[in-house]
Amino acid sequence: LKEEATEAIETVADLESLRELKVKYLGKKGELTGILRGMGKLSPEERPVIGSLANDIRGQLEELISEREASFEEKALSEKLHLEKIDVTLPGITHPVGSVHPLNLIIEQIEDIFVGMGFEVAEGPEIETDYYNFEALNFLKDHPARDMQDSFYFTPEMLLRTHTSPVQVRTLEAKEGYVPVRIICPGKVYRRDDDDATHSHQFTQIEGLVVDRGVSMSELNGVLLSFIEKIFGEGTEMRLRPSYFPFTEPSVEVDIYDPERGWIEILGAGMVHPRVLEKAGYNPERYTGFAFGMGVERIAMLKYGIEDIRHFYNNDLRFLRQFRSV
Ligand code: FA5
Repeated sequence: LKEEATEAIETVADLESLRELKVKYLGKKGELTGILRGMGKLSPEERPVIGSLANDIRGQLEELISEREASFEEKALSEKLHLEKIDVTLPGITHPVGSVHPLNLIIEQIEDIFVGMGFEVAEGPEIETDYYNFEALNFLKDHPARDMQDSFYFTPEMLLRTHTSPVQVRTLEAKEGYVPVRIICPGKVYRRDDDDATHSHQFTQIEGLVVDRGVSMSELNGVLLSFIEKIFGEGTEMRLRPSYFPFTEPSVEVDIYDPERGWIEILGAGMVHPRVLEKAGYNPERYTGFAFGMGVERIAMLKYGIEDIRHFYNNDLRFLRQFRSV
């Protein structure tokens, strides 16, 4: 029995079969246990001899089994370690780091400047009704002024907003006649313009609106000049040209002087038309206001010397990466 068990234990292939052998020889119903149990049948002289022999064998087998157990465990561990070994000299996996899009960068800067002058940031929907985009802004039905901003319509009543000016009306309605109103609103706008270096069918505007008692054109001039000097640097030249928008009277267009390109138009502005105030529930006898709407791409192009508006939308990484450290 001893030889048979020793042989089996020494040649066993894995830990699991070793444990089976342990049960077979040393378990409660095991062969050796059987011998020890059957000792009662032996004569008094035989009992101590057989007893001590069986116990010896038991001890030896136990020792052998635990040695083999240890060696299997060690082997398993070293295999595991080998498999899990990390080669620290292999090149790592690098995750590309993105950067803030230049348009968002400039929007953040413009917001900071106006928040510093006491403006709040407002928002409005990109899908607008004809009422907010045109009607409430004094573009009368069939008025040729509607052609100034060629539009993308869903239905005769719903369109992609052509400018951020509808937010003027939405803000005034929400304020229910209370003053002061001092907001800016950045957002996407859409027009059926042909794309070229300075025009895009989808671009970004930032609207501004101030309504209070005694708001004047000279305050508009001061706010705009202060903004332009902050964004383009002190001493930047600005000029106002008379213009026409149905929702402002008088209306102006604002150009700034770029040493390389000359005068460039960046925004439209004016005193809020009394009819717009009235429609939105403000008494034009009591309150006045000014508004402006700037083209964000044009401002970013001037500030960073970008020659083509399409760069903002092509998302060429070589272009976008240049703004990482700005
Ligand atoms: C307007 O959209 C008026 N809502 C602005 C306004 C607001 C006037 C409040 C008075 C009071 P205009 O169509 O001129 O105006 O556009 C404003 C600015 O958007 C332009 O000065 C220009 O910088 C920019 N812009 C206009 N069309 C495009 C275009 N296709 N691509 C890129 N920028 C454009």
